[in-house]
Amino acid sequence: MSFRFHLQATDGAARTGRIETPRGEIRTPAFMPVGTAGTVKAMMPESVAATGADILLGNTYHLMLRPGAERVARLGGLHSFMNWERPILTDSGGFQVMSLAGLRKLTEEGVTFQSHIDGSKHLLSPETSMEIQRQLGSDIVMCFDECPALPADEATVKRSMELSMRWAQRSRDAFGDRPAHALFGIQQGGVTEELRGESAEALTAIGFEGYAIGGLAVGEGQEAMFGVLDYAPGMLPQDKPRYLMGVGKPDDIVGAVKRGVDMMDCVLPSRSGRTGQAWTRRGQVNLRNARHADDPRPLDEACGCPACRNYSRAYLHHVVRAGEMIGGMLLTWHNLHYYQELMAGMRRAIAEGSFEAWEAAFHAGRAEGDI
Ligand code: PRF
Ligand code: ZN
Repeated sequence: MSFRFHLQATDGAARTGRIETPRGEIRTPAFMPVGTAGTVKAMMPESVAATGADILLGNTYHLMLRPGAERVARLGGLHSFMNWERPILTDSGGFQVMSLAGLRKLTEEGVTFQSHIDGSKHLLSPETSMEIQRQLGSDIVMCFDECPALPADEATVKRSMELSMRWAQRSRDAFGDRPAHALFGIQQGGVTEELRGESAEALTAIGFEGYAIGGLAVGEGQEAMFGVLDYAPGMLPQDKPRYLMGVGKPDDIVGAVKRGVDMMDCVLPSRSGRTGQAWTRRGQVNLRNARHADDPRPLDEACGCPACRNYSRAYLHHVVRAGEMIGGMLLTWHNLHYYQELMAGMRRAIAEGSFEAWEAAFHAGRAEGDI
């Protein structure tokens, strides 16, 4: 077994530990920056590592369309192609098809769709998704699933969850015996406790190296999401990592960790960095705002990232307004650094048994809206 999850400490439902992989260790709770198309946009891989990231997320959907998984395989796999030798997790494609592709058709077999790039026709199924993720050389492979948008009626969510569970079995069968790689199942079931329970049971019976909670952060709102996270992590095996897909804002992440989630990913810190938005321990800052134009202070005097150590708010405001590339680069670096510091703070607090006090300080230091 080359994939192992060590639970080091728990504090309430919150957990800290590490996932050992052949490409290095992942400290949990972990935040995974999103490197959709073979790059964390606006960042060099060594800079992503410098922010403290142990693992990146890549996307089957984007990479199969451009540059193509077979080409990546011929060139030695995604790690060497993008110059990131640490672990990579790849999402399986179905979720991105539903949000990005043009015409698409869902059947028991899988989903046929038209590329958002050139309109070409493709099929993604459990079998083709496993093959593409193998060609990419992904360390953590995600099952092929379907994620309905919420709100949806319960019959639709149930039908979709049951399809995802049949696809989970087909994903497991197609994945085969690859001991240096891990396959994660994905729980579905919307905001219905009974369906979440049935999904967890089906996945646990198949058996995976880790378990994701899918189907959340799709329009239900934070309160409903936390409502599901009050029970969903506890339905999954205690001794395996739990990954909440596509979440979120800093307060979503803190609430998820408090409820027993070990891994998360989100485009938010990188995407919002490119539009002039910064996330700090005191809240959100919009660097486009004119009030920064003459401000010689750093974005956050307590932050150790290059954007905060070497530049003023006035400079960041100027480059963001002028559309200069360095604006997106500096703010992405700052945001990823802040997210990783947040994770490190939670790991320390859980290990010390002081998560509750840490969480109170996190909320007390923050203001609503632009600061
Ligand atoms: N399934 C997959 N990827 C995802 C999701 C899901 O449910 C979500 C939901 N937040 C984000 N990314 N495969
Ligand atoms: Zn900073």
